[in-house]
Amino acid sequence: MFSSEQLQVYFICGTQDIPENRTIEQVLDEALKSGITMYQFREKGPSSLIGEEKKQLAINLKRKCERYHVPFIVNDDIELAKDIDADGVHVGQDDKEVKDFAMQFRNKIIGLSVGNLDEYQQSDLSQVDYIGVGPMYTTSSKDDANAPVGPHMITKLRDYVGELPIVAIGGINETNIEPIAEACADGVSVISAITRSKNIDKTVKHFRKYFN
Ligand code: TZP
Ligand code: MG
Repeated sequence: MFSSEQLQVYFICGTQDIPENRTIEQVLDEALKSGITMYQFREKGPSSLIGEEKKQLAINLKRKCERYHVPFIVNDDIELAKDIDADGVHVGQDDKEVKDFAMQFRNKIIGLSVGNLDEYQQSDLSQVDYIGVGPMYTTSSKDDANAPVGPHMITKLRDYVGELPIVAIGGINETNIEPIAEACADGVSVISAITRSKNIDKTVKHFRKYFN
């Protein structure tokens, strides 16, 4: 069962996000041990794994998450999510429409990216468990990222979505998280703040403090 508290420190990564001296398994192990509350497998870009290799990695990472009772979410790849019985999927505005796969994800978590009011108005949120709002700040982890919308977008969208959980995304780090917590996001989702952290335990615990 999904609860908004699972969004508090929502770690996202794929092999393309991991620095050269580390592996994705090491980074996820450390992040789980440190207290991340949700994980999204986002394998994307020219160097990313595909096919059977991607699937085997997903199975391996899902197993790690299970040990910590942390939901394992798949980005975009509905077929993979079904195939490995992931805890949920996250899609963007340009991906498959939620209404086209929601039936196959009953009792699973469905997340949708909503960057601004226009996107909100074009989105059917009836089957969505949470929305990802951003980019909050400039990010170098997503090639086609839109211009930053800032924490104010959380406040703005909150008026429209009511109680629907909101997780902020994009360029969030230890020094700029405060306005996001103040805007009453339910949590933060981050890639580089964790994959590139010199001390993942410290970073995760720092983030968690804002949502307790
Ligand atoms: N969607 C909007 S911004 C972003 C995604 C996947 C990248 C977030 O990465 P980082 O390193 O936390 O800015
Ligand atoms: Mg997508």
